[in-house]
Formats: sequence, C-alpha cells, structure tokens
Amino acid sequence: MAITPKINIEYAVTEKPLESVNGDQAFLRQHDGSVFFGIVDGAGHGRDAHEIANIMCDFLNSHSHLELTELMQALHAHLKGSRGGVAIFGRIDLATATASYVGVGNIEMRVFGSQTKRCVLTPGVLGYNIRTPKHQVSDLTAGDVLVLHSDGISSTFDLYDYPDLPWDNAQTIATTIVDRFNKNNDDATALAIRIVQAQ
Ligand SMILES: [Mn+2]
Repeated sequence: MAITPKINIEYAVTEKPLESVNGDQAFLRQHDGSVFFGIVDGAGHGRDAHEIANIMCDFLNSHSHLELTELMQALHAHLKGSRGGVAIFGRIDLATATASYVGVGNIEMRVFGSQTKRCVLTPGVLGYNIRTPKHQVSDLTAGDVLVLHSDGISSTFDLYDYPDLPWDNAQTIATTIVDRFNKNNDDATALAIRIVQAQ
C-alpha cells in the first residue's frame, strides 16, 4: 500500500562519552513510513555500561514490532539480573504526523516548536523495579524538533538558554546541546529529530 507522508524527518546524534566507549546509545530506523527511535543509557559508564546499552539496543531493534509499553516491559524483563539501565523510545508515523513514545528512568525527551513539551517518564530502573509504563502521543508539524538526551546532559536547559534551537539543523542542535549542557560527570548523548515538510 502506498503511503503518503504528511511529514518527513532529518536527524543527528552527538555523543560525548566519559571514557573511551559510550554507555549511552541512540538509534533511529526508518521503515515503511514509520520511524523507530530512542536513547538507552546503561547504568554507570565505561565498558560495562556500553555492553548493557548494546544489549538494550539489540533487544529493541529485534522486538520493534511490539506495542511500545509492551516493548518497555519486555526490555525490563530482559535486563533482570544485569546492571540495569534506562530508556526512552518511540515511533513517528509519517502519514499521520504523530509521535508515540514511552520512557523509564533518568532520561529525557523534549518537544520544541508548535508546542513545548517534556515527556513524562515512568520512575524506575529497567531490570530492577519500574512502575507500569504509559505511552504518550504528540501531534507533529513541520518545524517541530524532538530532542532526546541522556542524564549526562542537564535537563533544565530551555529556549532561553538556546534561542536558536528552532532554526538550527538537527546536527547543530545535537552538537550544541552536548557541548553546552553536558555535566562532565557521565556519558552525554543527544538525538535531535527535526520534522520537515514531506516533499
Ligand atoms: Mn547516564
């Protein structure tokens, strides 16, 4: 079936690991008018955190057919007995111009543009204890920017601190957020997704 997209995306990732390897991992895959995206953060930093982040990403990508809250519960079960981690991920439907997403733990997703919104996160650590995750939905329009970042970046920055955000491209946004707002005590990773008009 042909899909007529209402919107399209541009995206970029910037990483600033504390050690030689990153304990965070961002991903984005586009398939048949659907974009599956997210950030995971393995507990701690360094090689062990990096390994957990890889396990989380592999699991998410191989189970991406599941509904989002089911997928989070399945990821939680998959991490039992490990160091644990936190994650936020979602889907953008290019035909309906909507984003659905779910997050657990100390990690962030913000929407800037026609609306300014902070994703509500379910408290907990995946693999240990989490409350029942709930997904959220946002309508998207061209010009909106989704920013996902790990807790190595301060979550308090706002448009006052970065007034050019709505006009910068995805790569500039991801790099600026990591450079200006990283805390220097943990891995810092940002995924910026800019919503653009469908061609
Ligand atoms: Mn972290």
